[in-house]
Amino acid sequence: MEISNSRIAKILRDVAASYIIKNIGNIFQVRAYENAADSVEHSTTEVQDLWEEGRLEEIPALGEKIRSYLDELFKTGKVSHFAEIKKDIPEVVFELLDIPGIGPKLAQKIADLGIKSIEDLEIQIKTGSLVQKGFSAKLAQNIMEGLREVKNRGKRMLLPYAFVQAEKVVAYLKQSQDVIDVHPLGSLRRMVATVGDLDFSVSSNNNEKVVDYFCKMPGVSRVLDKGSYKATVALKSGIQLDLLVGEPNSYGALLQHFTGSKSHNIKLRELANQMGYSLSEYGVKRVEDGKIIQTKTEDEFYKLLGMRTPLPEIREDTGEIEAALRQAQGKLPGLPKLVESKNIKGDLHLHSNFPIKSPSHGPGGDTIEDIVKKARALNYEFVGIADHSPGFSTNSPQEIIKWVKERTNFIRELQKRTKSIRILNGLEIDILGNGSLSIPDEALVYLDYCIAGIHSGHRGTKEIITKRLLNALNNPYVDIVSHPTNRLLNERDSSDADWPQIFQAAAKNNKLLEINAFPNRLDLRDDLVRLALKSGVKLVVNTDAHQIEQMGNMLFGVAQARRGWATAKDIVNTWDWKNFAKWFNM
Ligand code: DGT
Ligand code: CA
Ligand code: CA
Repeated sequence: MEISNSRIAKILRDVAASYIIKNIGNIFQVRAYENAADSVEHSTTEVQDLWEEGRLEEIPALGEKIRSYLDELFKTGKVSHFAEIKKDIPEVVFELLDIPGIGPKLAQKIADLGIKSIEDLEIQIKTGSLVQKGFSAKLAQNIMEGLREVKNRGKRMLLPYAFVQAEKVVAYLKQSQDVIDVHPLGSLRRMVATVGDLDFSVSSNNNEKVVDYFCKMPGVSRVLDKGSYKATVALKSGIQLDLLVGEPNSYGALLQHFTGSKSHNIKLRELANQMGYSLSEYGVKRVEDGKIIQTKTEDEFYKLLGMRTPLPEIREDTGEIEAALRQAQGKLPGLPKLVESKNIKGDLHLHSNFPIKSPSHGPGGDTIEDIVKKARALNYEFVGIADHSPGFSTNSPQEIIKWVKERTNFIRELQKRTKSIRILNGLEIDILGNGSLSIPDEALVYLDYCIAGIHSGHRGTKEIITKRLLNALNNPYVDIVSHPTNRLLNERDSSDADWPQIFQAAAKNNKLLEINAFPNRLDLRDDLVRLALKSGVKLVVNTDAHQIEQMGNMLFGVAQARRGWATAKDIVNTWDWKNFAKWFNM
């Protein structure tokens, strides 16, 4: 039986934890197991292979005693001493130890409450039952974060999360005197919805010092690869980072190479070959005489290949290289003038805590007044409050109509007192299973606009999902369809639907599709944005914020619009009020 290094490390750590829980042995024994576990985990060769070759001594920090236990482990698959030590400790304790923030004593304390599994623990935190049993709210929250971290291990990071992590790394690198410039690159620079690992470039005349400094960054758990110009490290959080260091004279080529995408780079390389150049992260080489042609900036790099610089978001080899070549030759169509965050004039999908009896879905956390205040701070010209409607099954049509009237009056009163921004009265309504809306038409007449979205039955067949979306797009009261594919990143795939047919209907009926900027949605997806635009569909970028802080996520939605080649004229919430109001018949 093959026993992996990480499995061996886990076995050793569990023994150390058992010593602590049972209060047996001394601190040196505990440390011996922990150090041995670290050493095994970091070994670049399989420990079992070394054992087979009689070379176990080569692993540092393995004392004679522990080597003999490993000998028993590899021969029999178990260690009787370990079994003795672990006896009477519930199995869940050892599962809990894998969660960041849970040590041996805490794990035992959780098990003492009768909690039998991680799922059980999660439920007890969510229902508040753990706090009732005497745990502090802070501790419960810490455990919850640890649980989330475990779940996300090995998964791709959400773009906004990757963004924050990268900012910390950039701040650290900038502190080094040897760093002239630093950039986060790869999928993060291209603003892909999910990011695998984080890539950084540094411009420096002192590459080895920068590599050393990078490997010593706080939070690094393991250096996976280290050369004189590059390094790969893993952080304790599980994130992996790549670094490439280049000299200032050829930094343009480095930026370009490490931004990718891979398919964009491959196409460029073919083009360069035809022109007699060969490309690498170190620069452009003229094949004829082997001379390196220095490109200090990305613009110089692309110019050398006879093209304009395509913005990072569209470097996916989907026509941008051809467009960049045409543009440099003064031909059409050239590169698109992509929409920018600063073009956004308002956000139409915001959830407030306006009182509501049994809402269909969770309300927001802030008052309409605070949302309006935040929108003004963001320099918006208009702001649309789009709460979920009252629950359809728990409220009568009369109750719903009454509530909509009350809320409409509230917003009108607030507008009277607020001069500097237009406050729009919207709602987000469910598209029910049969495609009809979850509130009566008599209520819809009070609204400035109506967002309709699917919030149930996402796994329906292609025919059913298509029909539900088409029904909404054919409803005269609907203005916007929210988060059209209903994907949840790392959780739920896009619903299957006939997108070309849906886009045709949206374009024909002058309905907007939303690019929802919520971090785990980013929906409409980039590829479908491009397809929708080809059908002539207009879009709106909204944050779907449930807390005012989340109104700052707008840039991630705009990034998906950019990845789909959208220009400002494609996105109605970049338009002047006059044109915007005309679109909505306001
Ligand atoms: P990720 O990390 O999966 O979210 O995606 P990327 O695009 O960040 O990919 P990554 O981290 O493997 O590599 C960063 C960039 O380096 C990539 O976008 C382009 C460049 N690159 C990586 N591998 C290759 C390759 O095999 N050929 C070429 N031409 N470029 C590559
Ligand atoms: Ca990457
Ligand atoms: Ca990488």
